[in-house]
Amino acid sequence: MDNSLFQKAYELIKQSKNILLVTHEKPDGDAIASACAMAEILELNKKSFTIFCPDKPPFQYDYLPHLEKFSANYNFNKVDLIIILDCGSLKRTNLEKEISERTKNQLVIEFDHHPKMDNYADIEFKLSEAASTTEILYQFLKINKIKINKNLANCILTGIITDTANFLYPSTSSQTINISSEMLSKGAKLPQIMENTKRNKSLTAMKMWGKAMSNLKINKKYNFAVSILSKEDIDDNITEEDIEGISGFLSNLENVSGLMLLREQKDGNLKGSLRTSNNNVNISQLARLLGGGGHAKASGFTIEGKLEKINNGWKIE
Ligand SMILES: [Mn+2]
Repeated sequence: MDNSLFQKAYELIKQSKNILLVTHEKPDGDAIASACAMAEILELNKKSFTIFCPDKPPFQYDYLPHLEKFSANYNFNKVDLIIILDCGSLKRTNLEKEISERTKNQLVIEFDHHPKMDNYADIEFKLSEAASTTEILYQFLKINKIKINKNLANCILTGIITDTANFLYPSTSSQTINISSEMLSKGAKLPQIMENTKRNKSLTAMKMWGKAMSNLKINKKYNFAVSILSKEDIDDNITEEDIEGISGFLSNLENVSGLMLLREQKDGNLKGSLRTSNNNVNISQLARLLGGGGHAKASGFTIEGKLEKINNGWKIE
């Protein structure tokens, strides 16, 4: 990516007066940490800003700075710059209408590591090879020569740790490890991050993990693992991150080419998470066949239907 674009984005930030940071609903570690890192940059530049997110960050991220800036309220008319972090698509910003109908004085900068879905930003940093959105923000800091303080180091490392499941996922590159090491030397607290992001499973989440594991079956013909979670298995307090965590964990099963975790949703749809640890498999091809998309190692889809238990498995109705 062109260094001058990072510089241009920083210039724009410095010139703006009222900035809206946006991250996705039910925010995960990377979504929260990338918003907090950008908040720290704005604070260092004495900018006025709000972090727009429909949901409050879960309590375990309390060690991150600027969480009090998260709000479901904002005055869009006053905003002159919108910075979107980790959203994947315009839809996930929950500001589809506002952003599409924005005035030409309201510019949008996007930082994201999901595959490109749409084209709405004025300046876009969309790097699907980055392990986390905070990894892209690290480049932003470096190119703009912003000194990485303890707050920034904690945010950058939190995004990396949570989005790679402790460096477990294949998205972990040598750059990811190098950045993480540098963040430690800049004061990031690895034990605290681990403690807060990993040892956080509630009893309901643990029981759901148990359901997903006992429902696990292997299709011998395709050497493919499948598990399901019915509507009843998924408690209201379960987060998207809890479920993603299960599919990541189950994909460590030995000798399978991939894994699909299907779960029933309240809206009558079935959501599928696809994972593979096999370097020769591009699981996003299967996701695309089913109308979804994503990364080569982790992707997903949504289809209409519900699950019905039959003799030796389940059927989609
Ligand atoms: Mn992310």
